[in-house]
Amino acid sequence: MTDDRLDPVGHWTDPTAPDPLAELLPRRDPGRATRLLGVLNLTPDSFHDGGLDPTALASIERARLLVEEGADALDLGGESTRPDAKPVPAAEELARVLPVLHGVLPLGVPISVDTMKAPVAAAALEAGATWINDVTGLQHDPEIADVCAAAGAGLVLMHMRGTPRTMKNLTDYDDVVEETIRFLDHAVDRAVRAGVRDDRIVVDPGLGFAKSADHNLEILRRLPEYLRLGRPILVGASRKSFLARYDGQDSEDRLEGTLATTVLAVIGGASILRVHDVAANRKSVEVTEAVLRARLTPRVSTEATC
Ligand code: HH2
Repeated sequence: MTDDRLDPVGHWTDPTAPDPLAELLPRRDPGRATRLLGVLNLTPDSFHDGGLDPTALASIERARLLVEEGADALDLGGESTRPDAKPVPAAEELARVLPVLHGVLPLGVPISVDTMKAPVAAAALEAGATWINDVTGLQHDPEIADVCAAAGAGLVLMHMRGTPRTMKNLTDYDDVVEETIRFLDHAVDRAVRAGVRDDRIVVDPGLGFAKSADHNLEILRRLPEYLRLGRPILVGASRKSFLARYDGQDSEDRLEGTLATTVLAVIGGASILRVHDVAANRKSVEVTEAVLRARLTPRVSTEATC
């Protein structure tokens, strides 16, 4: 672990600093540092966007809109990981993901596939995906690391405990931030030892996965501590149920709460935000980054505005 990137703002606002995501996830908009990963769930049961028109054509159209709104990349998922979600066999997951994956490649943005199974990861990378998003951080199927290494692909390692069925009861931590950092450090080590390219590993504290609502708030408040891992940080807070205490009971009504987490995640040093609502999040990111840059830029506009 390194300590030299603990300044959560400076790590990306310094134009001379190397961009650790330059190859894995090139910026579509050079004026915006934080990347937006548009969620494209292809499931009947995802907590927010599950059960939409399941045809590949409809999903490809949703993907096109996300890219039009400013998504830097898309995250395709064929198995829900919400609490109590039923596991999906690999063949069914692939049948959901592959036709859409083929259809979204011409949109020209990098494609991530959200899977915890090595055979699904291998088929997705073979079909043109550029990275794998493993919410189990190599706990479910460690071969995912070998598959990514062989393909030269990127890998997102997220912290969770148990499975979607059991994780609700696995929320006992002495210090949730320290324990998730230790887990991620170990997962990164496993990935590197398997041969995943050092500059293609992203870490994610796993908001909503085996965490109480208060744990999620604590992680967001202490996000800069994850910079110790020396890896780009991905945050997925979009419309999650820990926001229900302050925002809507229904995920449909949690956009404002989500945008608050977006501002905090950018300030806290996140490099990638996994979001359902790309247009709204993009505006939030742009304003937050403008404020952070204004603090660092010696020459500011003196024109008065309200
Ligand atoms: N959250 C979800 C799924 N995948 N991947 C990462 N890296 N980080 C996250 O926070 C994360 C994730 C859950 O959200 P969603 O995909 O919208 O729901 P579901 O799992 O029900 O499909």
